[in-house]
Amino acid sequence: LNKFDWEDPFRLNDQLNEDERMIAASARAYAQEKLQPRVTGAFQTEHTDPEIFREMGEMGLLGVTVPEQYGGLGSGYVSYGLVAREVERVDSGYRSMMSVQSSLVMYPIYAYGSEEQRNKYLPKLSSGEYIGCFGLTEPDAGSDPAGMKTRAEKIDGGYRLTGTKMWISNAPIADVFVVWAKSDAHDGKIRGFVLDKGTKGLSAPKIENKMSLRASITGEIVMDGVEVGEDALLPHVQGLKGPFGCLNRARYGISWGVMGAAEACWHGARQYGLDRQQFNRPLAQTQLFQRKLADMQTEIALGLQASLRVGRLMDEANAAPEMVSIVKRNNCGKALDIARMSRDMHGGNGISLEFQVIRHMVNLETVNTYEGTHDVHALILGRAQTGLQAFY
Ligand code: TGC
Ligand code: FAD
Repeated sequence: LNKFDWEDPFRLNDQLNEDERMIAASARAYAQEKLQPRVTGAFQTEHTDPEIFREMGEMGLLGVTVPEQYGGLGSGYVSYGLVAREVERVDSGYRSMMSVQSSLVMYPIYAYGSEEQRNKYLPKLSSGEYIGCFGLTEPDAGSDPAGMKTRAEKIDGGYRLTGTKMWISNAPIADVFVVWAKSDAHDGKIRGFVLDKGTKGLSAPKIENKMSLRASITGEIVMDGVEVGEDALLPHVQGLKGPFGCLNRARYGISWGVMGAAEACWHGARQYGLDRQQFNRPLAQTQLFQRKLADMQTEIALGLQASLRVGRLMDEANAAPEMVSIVKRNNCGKALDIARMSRDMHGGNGISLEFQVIRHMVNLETVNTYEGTHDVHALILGRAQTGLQAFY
């Protein structure tokens, strides 16, 4: 019989093709060599180094699924998921920076943009020369984005945008802002606009004192009568399906990413249990400790298989958003449970940044909330199986 690999119980690695294995290996090498050494300091000081975007761009980690002619890697959604897993193994904030750029900025410009918009923005976003952000959430419209107040008013030759977006990843250092607004010229329908940094009336103040995702900068987007030309409108989509089309991809990537963070917490707990002696034996030699490790291993193995299945269906253009809700919701919830368990298994050391797990734990609180909270995804799945709308 073949040997059991405790780290890869269902041999996920054997289910990948050569290209996918190579992309995962180079993402892992970059994340471990370049991101891991600076993450504790970045988290402590709440510092986001814009240079990380250039490095990721050079490694081909931005716009993995965007065609090569626009500077992307032209690879599939399984590859994209594997990159998210490796980056989030280090920190959810670094994965956030990568996935906003790839799924929430490059994807809509590629899928809904004009040829001019694609050529103007995509190569520079994929190299990391430009940093992008995605503004959907507002102070009074989070889970219910249809309640947004931001308006685009028609003016001669273009639009005037007024409103405030809240909790926007990358915003204070962004060059490119993909924002969603209700447009008077289109019967009040939601439309996407691409704004450039420096446009009059546009600002992005930083949100200070986050206790989660501290290595990833977050801000508001304030649009105080921002005037743009017709060429700022994303021409090929209207309605909420515009932002949701992007979110399907980002949520799917998160389902892989959080499994990376969970693996880091699981491996940390295992090693700690092997190294630490209490009552004259390693902690890892106690039944309770082993049961917790078995639970972690099981949930991660199942979660990764589920994400791989959804990724394969996405690559065949055969996936449904509800499938993404299952893996986003379950993998985030399980990763958060695993991080909390690992924190406990580290005893007092578990609260120190040096042992990494409390950083993952507090990060995962955000990941469980953004891109549709755990409960919002439950309501999406409840609606899909009962036909009954329970949001309102
Ligand atoms: P509903 O009536 O369900 O749908 C309205 C229109 O949208 C279409 N649609 C979708 N299209 C594509 N993919 C999906 N997943 C879609 N879901 C809905 C739908 O077909 C319909 O189209 P049409 O043409 O018929 O008008 O809309 P609702 O208002 O009832 O929505 C309810 C709900 C709760 C499901 C939805 O609003 C929701 O998912 N809320 C969560 C909000 C959210 O996820 N926000 C994320 C903000 S971005 C972010 O967090 C980035 S963090 C990134 C990082 O740092 O990594
Ligand atoms: P609310 O919607 O007010 O929800 C509060 C609570 O009520 C939750 O538990 C929720 O599950 C529950 N709830 C809501 N509606 C219902 C209901 N109908 N039934 C039962 N329970 C319900 N947004 C962007 O657009 N771009 C970004 O880049 C971005 N980055 C983010 C980065 C960080 C660090 C954070 C924290 C958030 C980010 N967000 C971003 C915003 C994020 O998507 C929202 O926080 C999220 O969608 C939830 O919205 P809310 O915070 O307004 O909570």
